[in-house]
Amino acid sequence: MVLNNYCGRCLKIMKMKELVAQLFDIGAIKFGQFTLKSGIQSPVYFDLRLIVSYPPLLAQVSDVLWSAVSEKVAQFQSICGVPYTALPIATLMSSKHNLPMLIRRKEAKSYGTKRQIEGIIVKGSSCLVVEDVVTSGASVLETCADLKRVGLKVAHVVVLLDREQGGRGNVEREGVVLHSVLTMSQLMQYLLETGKVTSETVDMVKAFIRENSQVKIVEKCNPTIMSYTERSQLAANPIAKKLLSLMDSKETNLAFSADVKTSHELVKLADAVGPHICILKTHADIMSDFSRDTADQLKALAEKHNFVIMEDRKFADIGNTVQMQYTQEQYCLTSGWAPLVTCHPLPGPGVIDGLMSVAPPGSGCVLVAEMSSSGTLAVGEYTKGAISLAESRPESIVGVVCRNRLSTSPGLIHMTPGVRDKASGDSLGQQYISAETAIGERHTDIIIVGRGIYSAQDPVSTAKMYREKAFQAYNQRLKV
Ligand code: S5P
Repeated sequence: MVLNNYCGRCLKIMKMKELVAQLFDIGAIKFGQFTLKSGIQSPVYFDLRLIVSYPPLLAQVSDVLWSAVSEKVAQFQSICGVPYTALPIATLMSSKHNLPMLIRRKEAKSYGTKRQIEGIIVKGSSCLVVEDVVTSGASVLETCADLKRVGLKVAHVVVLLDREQGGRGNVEREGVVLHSVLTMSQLMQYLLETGKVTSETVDMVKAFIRENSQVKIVEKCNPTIMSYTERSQLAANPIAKKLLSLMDSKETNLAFSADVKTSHELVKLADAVGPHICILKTHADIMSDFSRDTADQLKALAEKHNFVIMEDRKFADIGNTVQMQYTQEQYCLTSGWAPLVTCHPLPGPGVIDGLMSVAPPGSGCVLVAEMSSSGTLAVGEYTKGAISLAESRPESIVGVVCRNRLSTSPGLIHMTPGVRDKASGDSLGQQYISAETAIGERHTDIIIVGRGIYSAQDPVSTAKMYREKAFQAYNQRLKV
C-alpha cells in the first residue's frame, strides 16, 4: 500500500516534469528581463497563451488543473477562466467534466446584452475560478469580484503556477482558497532535473523570488466600487466634486428631466421633486415662456433643495457658433442658472473650448457619448472618441450621457437617460431600461427619468421610488 502510494507519487512527479519540459520546449517558459502586470521586473516569464497551438498540451494542462481540485469538484456548479489565457483551459475542463462554464468579459461590451458575465448565472451557486499563473493575485481577484457581484459564490481558485510572490496570501485574505499545481521553486527544480536550465539560472530565480516574495496588488481605480464621496475627491471640476458629494450626502442618484412646456409647470415640479434629486435637467428651448425670471426661480430652487441644474441643450456646432448660441440672451445661460450644459462630441474639442470660453466660472459640460434612441449612430469608434475627449478634459467635462460605464476615470460622471419602470419604449424610438439595470448592471452613476416621473399620477412619490431603487442599486454595488 505504502509502495503503491509512493509509486503513484513518483509517477505524478515524472508526468509533471515531462509537462514542464514540454512547456519549456514550446517557449511557454522564458528567461530574460520581463515587466510583469504588477510592475516588477522579472528574470522569468511564463506565457501559457501559446498552448492553444498545442492541443495535447492544452488537454494535459486542463487535466492537471482538474486533478488539483478533484476532491472539491462536487461543490462547484460552474467554472470560469480568468480572461484570456485561462479561457481555453476552463473550456476543456468544462466540456470534459460537464461543468457549466461562465465567461467573464474584461470590458463590458457596449452593444447587445452588455453583460459582464456570460452564461447562465444561478445566484448563490459556487463557481470554480481557473487561472494559469498567479503573481500578486490581482487578476484572480478581479474575476472573483465580478462573479461575486452577480451573486455567485467563489471560494476556490485553481492555478497551474504559483510564482510564490504573495499571490496566495493576497487571494486567501479575501476568503478564497488557492490550489496550485506547481510552485515556481518546483518548476525550476524540474527544469534543472530535465537539463533545460543550469543551476545558475535556478539560483538567479530563487534570489529573485526571495527579494520579491510579497508583490503588492496594484490597486486599479475602479469607480464602480468606489463611493461617490471618494470619487468627488478625485474629480477635477468643482461642479463634478459638488455633484458627487451631494449624491452621497443627499442619498440620491436621480436626475429629473422636467420636459414640460411652461415655466409655471417647471418651477412647480422642480420645487416638489427637488428634495429627491441630484440633478434637474431642463430643455429651455421646449418651453414657450422661458425667461430670466424662470432662470432665477430655478437657481433659487437649486440652492433650496441642493441639486445641480443641467440644461440639456446638446450643443453640436463649431466653437465660434456655440459661443454665440450660449451667450444669446433668450436662455440667460451666462447668468449661471445652469452650471451644466450638454453637448455632442461630434464637432471635436472646439465645441468644449467655445462653450467654456463664455460659460461662467465653475461651469462644466456633459458629453453625449451614447444615446438611448434606437438606431443611434453614437456607437463604436464615435463613443470611444467621446470618452477620449472627456478623459482629456477633466477640468471642463464633468460627465457623459451614456447607457453603459465607458470610462474608469473616477471623476467622470456617467448619466443614463431612457430609464423607466414598466415601459420598453415610446413610438419614436426611445428605449427604456430599469434603474437597477443602469446602476446595478451597467454600472453607470445617475439615472435620468423624464416621463416616468412627470407623467405619473403622483410625480413626487414616483420620484421617490426611482430615487430609492437607483440608490439601492448603487449601495449594492459598493458591498462587493
Ligand atoms: O440619449 C439620450 C440622451 C438624452 S439627454 N436619450 C434621452 O432620452 N435624453 C433625454 O433624456 C431626452 O432629451 C429627454 O429629455 C430625457 C428622457 O426623457 P424620458 O421621458 O424618455 O424619460
